[in-house]
Amino acid sequence: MNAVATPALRLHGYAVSNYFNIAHAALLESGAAFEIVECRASQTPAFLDISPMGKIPVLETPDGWIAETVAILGYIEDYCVHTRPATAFQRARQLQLINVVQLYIELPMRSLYPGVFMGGENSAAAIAAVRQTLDRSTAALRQLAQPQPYLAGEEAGHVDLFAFYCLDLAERVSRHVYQRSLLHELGLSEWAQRMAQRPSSQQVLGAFAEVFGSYLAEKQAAYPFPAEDLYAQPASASARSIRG
Ligand SMILES: N[C@@H](CCC(=O)N[C@@H](CS)C(=O)NCC(=O)O)C(=O)O
Repeated sequence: MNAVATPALRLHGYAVSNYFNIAHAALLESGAAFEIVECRASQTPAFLDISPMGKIPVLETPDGWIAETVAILGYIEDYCVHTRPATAFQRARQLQLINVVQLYIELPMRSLYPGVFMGGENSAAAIAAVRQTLDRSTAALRQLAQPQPYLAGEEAGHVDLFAFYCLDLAERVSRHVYQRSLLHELGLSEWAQRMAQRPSSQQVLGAFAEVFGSYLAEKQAAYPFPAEDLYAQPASASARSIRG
């Protein structure tokens, strides 16, 4: 992964966000020059001007603003040298995997954030509905996600970063709500451990650990702090213990 001349890029958001962390990791992996501008998601008119849904991350480029992480990854792929899918078919298959993770795992698990990370409650109906979606989407992901040793093949790609940071929070929710390890069920424990060792991951996970505690405290969250280190021990052992 060699850097080429890149435009000045500024990534807006902050490290509690898994989507921000995906974009941050992709920029680190690309070797591009960039800056972080810390901010939270907002519905103010000024923020909606740059991020129409009021979400983070947002990438500031010399040409303007880009929100939505998949779009940001596409921009990074076009402007910075990074491992990219070699063929149209591989590219489509990786996008397929990213979509499955985003729509059928990340989003349903996100609907349980209120009772886990945000000091609210999750209804029994919501917990049951997400469990049903999860049963279906984990079966799909087991079929699609075959690390060799990365999801992108011999070298990690954006698909690995996307899945890694989405599954990090999904794993925390799943363990907390269902006492279920998604990484174990998906056969992705070793892959996740390998991903966690990457220099970009060490930096991004370090930044996450620095802000996650104060976020949980601010929200009076049910999720215990200090937060579980999902990658500290052989994941299969930790997954076994959680599955009893
Ligand atoms: N589909 C968006 C999702 C981004 C997202 O949900 N970001 C969260 C933080 S992790 C956010 O900004 N939430 C505030 C909100 O939804 O109002 C993307 O790919 O960037």
